[in-house]
Amino acid sequence: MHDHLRQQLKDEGFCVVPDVLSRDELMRARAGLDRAVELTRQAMGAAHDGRLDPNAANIRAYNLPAADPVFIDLLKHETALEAVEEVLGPHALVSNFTANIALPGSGSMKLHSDQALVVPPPWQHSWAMNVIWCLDDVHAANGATRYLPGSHRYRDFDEVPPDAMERTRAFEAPAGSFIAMEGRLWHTSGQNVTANERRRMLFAYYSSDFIRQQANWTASLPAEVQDGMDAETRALFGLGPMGNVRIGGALTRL
Ligand SMILES: O=C(O)CCC(=O)C(=O)O
Repeated sequence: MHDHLRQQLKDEGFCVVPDVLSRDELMRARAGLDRAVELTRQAMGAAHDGRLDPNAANIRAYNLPAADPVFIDLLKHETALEAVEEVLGPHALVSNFTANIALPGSGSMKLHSDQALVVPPPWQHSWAMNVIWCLDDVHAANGATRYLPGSHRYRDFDEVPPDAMERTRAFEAPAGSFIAMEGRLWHTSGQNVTANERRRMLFAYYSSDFIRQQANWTASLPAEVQDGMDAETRALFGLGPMGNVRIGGALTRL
């Protein structure tokens, strides 16, 4: 990641990292997403989630790492982990990995920050972040994620202004890029007002290791997926008998 992107991430709470995926990698991720949508439909009866989205033009896919190994590769992608380390430091875990496909006619969900979903205020530090993989060119008209500029500086809910939604701006990013977004930046999905463009975005959510992950990977990943992981991958998912105890580091300094 270039220094100017690191600086933007720090100053503005996000940056767009272009040209991360090759054409083949992009095609692999898109095929994996088709499988994940099908698995979500089988598991939940529908891939529309009425708890989150206003109508069925949003398609959700959950538990991506269980659906296809391509998603584990994305979570471990060197450039993605550089962005994660930039925001969270070295002790980050995968909290969740889901997809939201906005089809023409889709609407916005509620404005939120992802850190507010897992940690109560005051949000003094960034303890969570998303690496948002763009599988299509994303822009305002096809429902790209919208962010509230400067909102990563809010420390509590009462700082969110009443006209927050009107002040949001759409991210713009080409297919094959990712948007690194720190957990305190308030955001929502945009409305897809195009006639025929599909907007596929994957939300790889990481958090500091002292925060409980959104997904319970021990319960949600099939045994064969867990068994196929090397030690480094297992550690990134927080799998294993110990939670966040590290031998060395702070202990040896006592
Ligand atoms: O799909 C989007 O653009 C945003 C999704 C999101 O923020 C969420 O699912 O929490």
